Amino acid sequence: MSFSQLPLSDSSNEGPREGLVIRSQAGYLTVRTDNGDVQARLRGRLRRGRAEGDLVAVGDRVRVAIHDDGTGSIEEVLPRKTVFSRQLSGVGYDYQQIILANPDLALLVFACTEPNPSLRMLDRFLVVTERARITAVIVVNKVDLMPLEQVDNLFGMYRAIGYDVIYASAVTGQGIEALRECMRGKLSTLAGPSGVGKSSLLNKVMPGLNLQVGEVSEGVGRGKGRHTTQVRQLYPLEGGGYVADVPGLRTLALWDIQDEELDAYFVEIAPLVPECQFNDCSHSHEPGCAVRKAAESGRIDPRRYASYLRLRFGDPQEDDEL
Ligand SMILES: Nc1nc2c(ncn2[C@@H]2O[C@H](COP(=O)(O)OP(=O)(O)OP(=O)(O)O)[C@@H](O)[C@H]2O)c(=O)[nH]1
Ligand SMILES: [Mg+2]
Ligand SMILES: [Zn+2]
Repeated sequence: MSFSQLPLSDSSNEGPREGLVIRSQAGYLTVRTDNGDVQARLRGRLRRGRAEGDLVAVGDRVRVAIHDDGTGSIEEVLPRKTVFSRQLSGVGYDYQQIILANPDLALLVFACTEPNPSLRMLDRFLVVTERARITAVIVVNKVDLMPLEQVDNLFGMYRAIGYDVIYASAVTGQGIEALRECMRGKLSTLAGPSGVGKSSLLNKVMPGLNLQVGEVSEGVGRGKGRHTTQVRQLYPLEGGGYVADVPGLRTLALWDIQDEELDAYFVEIAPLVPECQFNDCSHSHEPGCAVRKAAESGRIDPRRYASYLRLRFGDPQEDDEL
């Protein structure tokens, strides 16, 4: 903001500043502005009523009014470009928890082993990112523990359908430069199950960061205290951009997805759908189904087809928990 735009009659020292929320802990937010960091709270009137989701989150651009003591009030959350979020249930109502606001990129981290990767979980993550129009990069960590051929057997299919896949090891340093490259200048987050090595990878990408490794970082039990105690934080990257380290996600519920809508989020299935004989084809039992035919011939990986059917016809809560 230039000086000429400052309101002259404002009672505080200066007018509201625009900034980026880089840290959030139990309602206390750190906003990074051109003139330094400000500790802020969300203004009372923005907090009124029962929230259906996080009102402000790390990654949000906000306008913050500065008080005489240097702290701030967030007056306005600017419209989000993208949102990486998940639905929390089990608190009596559904709540949209924002993992990161305005991400350019989501790095979906899975280990090739220890813990064994749940590809169904990865497919769910991909549905979420496709739906939210967030670019996803798949990071396969701990490749030091498995021969390349076996890693390819698990994850090669994602490359084949067009995703960027980075093979990495926080132990040998493989893939670290590639990670740095794709994060540079962007707002991104790592996301994935607990214990896959997200914090370890970030420590390698940003030497000196010293994130805790090997800690169980999400609250025990379902639905307990999940959106009160977590600290969420963005780390500034050398060469620009920010990255978030998110505690292991054990659940990633999909919500409100219409059956036919799912087609669009499986990138290799979507282009085949117009070839199905019936235009309301569910790709399960119908004659003349191009999708099923492709799965049978191997053109679509049968594991992805199974994931699709599970998401479309399975109990939505069934495999929430890893
Ligand atoms: N062999 C091997 N072990 C790794 C690698 N990366 C991480 N580990 C180990 O895996 C364990 C979990 O690593 P973390 O970095 O804490 O995993 P995380 O994904 O941050 O886990 P949460 O914070 O719980 O979500 C630790 O014991 C690490 O030392 C790797 O590339 N190879
Ligand atoms: Mg961690
Ligand atoms: Zn079909």
